[in-house]
Amino acid sequence: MSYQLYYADGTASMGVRVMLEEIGASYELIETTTEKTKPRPAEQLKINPNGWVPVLIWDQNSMYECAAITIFMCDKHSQAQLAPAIDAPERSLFLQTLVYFSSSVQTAFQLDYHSDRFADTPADEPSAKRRGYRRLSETWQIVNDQIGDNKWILGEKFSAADIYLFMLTTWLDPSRGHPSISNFPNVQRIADAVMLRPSVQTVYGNVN
Ligand SMILES: N[C@@H](CCC(=O)N[C@@H](CS)C(=O)NCC(=O)O)C(=O)O
Repeated sequence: MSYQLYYADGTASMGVRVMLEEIGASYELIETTTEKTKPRPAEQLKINPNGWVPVLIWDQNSMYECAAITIFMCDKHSQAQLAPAIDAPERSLFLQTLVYFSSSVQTAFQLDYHSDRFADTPADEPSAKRRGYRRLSETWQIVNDQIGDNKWILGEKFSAADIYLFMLTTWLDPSRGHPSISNFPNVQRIADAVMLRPSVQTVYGNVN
């Protein structure tokens, strides 16, 4: 099985690339952009009219949405053991966590990084950003409390949810007004452990 991934450094496509490394799948990166003023390749827009990455292609198929791609790949490559089996007790927490990351934590980031999508006029954008900073604190606190003393998000076993968590922590930027990761020590503990994985070193090693 070989994949193609529409990709840009610093984005959610990095998490999917880490998954591909963990699985040991062969893949090709198709460099694209997330800059507001730059056009996306027509082929990317055909699959994802939103113009976002990640976009994954394999055989004659394709899909977008990072959490959905994560679940899809875990199931397709179950031998990599990146997710609890469908009938394992941790499965519900795995799904809950990924969807919370995607729907709540990522949206908190977007309030800042894409405030124009949440404000009626440019004059309203600073208000959306300020709400985003607080929403980041609220959502990361909930994740931190959920982790508690667990070694990994789901407990004793590493999973793709830990990769997703790591990816999201790289977007925290206190210089923009975001909370520091040090406010969430359980999150930081897991992010530090994920960073040591060879897959993460390969993907994030040369990125500032
Ligand atoms: N809900 C989507 C969001 C993806 C997303 O926002 N990707 C960002 C990079 S992290 C992007 O492509 N931004 C460019 C844009 O919004 O135009 C997902 O989780 O895949």
